[in-house]
Amino acid sequence: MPHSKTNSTVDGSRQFEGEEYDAIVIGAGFAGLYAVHKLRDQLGLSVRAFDVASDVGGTWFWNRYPGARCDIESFHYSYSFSEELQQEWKWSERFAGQPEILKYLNHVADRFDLRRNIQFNARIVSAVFDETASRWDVTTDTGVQARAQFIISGAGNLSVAKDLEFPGRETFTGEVYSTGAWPHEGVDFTGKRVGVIGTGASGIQVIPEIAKQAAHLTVFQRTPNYATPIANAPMDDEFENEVKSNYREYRTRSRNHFLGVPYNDVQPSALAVSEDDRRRTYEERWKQGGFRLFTDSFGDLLVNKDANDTVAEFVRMKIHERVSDPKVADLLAPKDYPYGTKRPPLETDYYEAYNRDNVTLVDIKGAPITAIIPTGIKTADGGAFELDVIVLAVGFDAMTGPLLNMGIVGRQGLKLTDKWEDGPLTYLGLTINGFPNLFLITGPQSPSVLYNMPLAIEDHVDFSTDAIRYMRERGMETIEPTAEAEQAWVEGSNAIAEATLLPGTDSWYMGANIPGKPRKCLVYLGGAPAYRGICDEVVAKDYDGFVLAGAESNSPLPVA
Ligand code: N01
Repeated sequence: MPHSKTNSTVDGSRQFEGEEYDAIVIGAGFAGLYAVHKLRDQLGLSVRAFDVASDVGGTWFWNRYPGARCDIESFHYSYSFSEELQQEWKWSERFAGQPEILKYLNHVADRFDLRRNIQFNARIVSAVFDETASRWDVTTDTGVQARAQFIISGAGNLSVAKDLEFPGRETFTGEVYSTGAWPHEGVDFTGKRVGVIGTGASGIQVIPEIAKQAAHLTVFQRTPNYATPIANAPMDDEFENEVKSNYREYRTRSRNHFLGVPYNDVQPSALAVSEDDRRRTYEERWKQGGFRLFTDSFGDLLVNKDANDTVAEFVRMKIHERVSDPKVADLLAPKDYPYGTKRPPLETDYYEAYNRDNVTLVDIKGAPITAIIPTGIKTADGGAFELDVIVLAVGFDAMTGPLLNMGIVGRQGLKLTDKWEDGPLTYLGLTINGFPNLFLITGPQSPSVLYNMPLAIEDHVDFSTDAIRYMRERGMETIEPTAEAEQAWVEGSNAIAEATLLPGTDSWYMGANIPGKPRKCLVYLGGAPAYRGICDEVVAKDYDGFVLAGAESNSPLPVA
């Protein structure tokens, strides 16, 4: 790998002692792996990636809990950049489980020989922009110092665990596990009294699996969820042949869809059809599984409360059909927020788990957990639950957490934590004024988590590497969005969110799962196709909204 380890002085700036690269990549998940490949193999740059994990995989390295599975069909939830890769890889199930996705990412790392550019077991603790040298100086907890012109962050959207709001975790005499950092050797629940805290997508995947093994499972639910069937199945040869013969067309259809999946049966409004037709549509989508109900039934579910009420009522009815005890069904059926305004989880036998004799649902909405105690969990109404194992499925400091935990400092000593004190400020969800040459893959205020992640990642890595190529060809040193472009993007993104039902619900999309976090919509809700159109236009206009500086410049573009 072409890098030097010298006491170099760049343009009279302070002495730098460390490794020098053209680009540093943060993370070795879907984003980091593709970024390394693009930068090194297509742009011919020197590149170093850092990941705190001991191997590749990102979210799929950490989330090894039983039941972990992707919820977009694997044919679509995978890289599209290499036709050979698409053709050679065989998925064994319609929706791959975590082990298979991790195997796939390992295959990608080997096939494209990416590991030699990745330093594992290394957490980035600071990234400081040296304005004189126009370089980023990165330090890891292992003492590595590295300098690069560009940083591409693939730090992930859901990679920093949420802190517990109640004390006592360290006093517990049993075992505690987090779904987001599951032990590699697995956990044996046989004969144990297990408590799961959290009924988001992770809790909903892990609960049925633990229920099969544990002596007793107690689920602590604060807010019920609108979970719908994933309808997973072994891969069908005919379906595989069909997709592989027409992969390009499937990918185009995915890229032209709001969520990045090749569905096209959505009807405009749930209120424009008869009750019978609406019911038939919901039944069909429910049976088809995946995100069909959410994204391929009616187009106004996220913007019209009356339309949303129809699907919410349908899901509540299904929950009641599947859960034997009406009181338990009632607790499991969400009533006070619209469907889809929290991320809708997909499930396999989730509701049936509550029909088992060894599973108890505890409603902690009114009587929250106050502490973990040596013997188990205590609730505000005086309840004390004796447990051998506690499983935390309480979620993440989503979207901004990974970036704010890395000691990022931009021009003039501006800390990202200060800049984002009242919520994220980005241009296109990709770049930040005051932080030149830093690209955020699936950053806040981009479609990110409301788009098929591998495709969202490819789009962002391509945008970033195209910008780098453009700069290199013109001898430019820095790219940075103007303050005006950033402000307009943030206002536009917030305005779109305000036109939907999302801001009214406490969800991680809104930062509302973390006490004290600014309540701002963290996702661009205009949809991936519209978003891509905007990015294409920015590029077509020679990086409209950016200032590029160096030997030549693209002035008369606006200057911050
Ligand atoms: O986290 P969450 P997650 N006391 O924040 C509860 C992706 N994902 O890890 O809703 C008691 O959704 C909290 O309650 P409430 C996916 O994008 C994908 O499950 O805040 N309970 C909630 O029930 C997903 O959206 C897959 O009232 C507390 C739960 O913990 C995202 O990751 C699989 C609590 C947290 O739910 C996050 O999902 C899994 C407290 N103090 C995850 N604090 C795929 O299928 C929190 N909770 C690809």
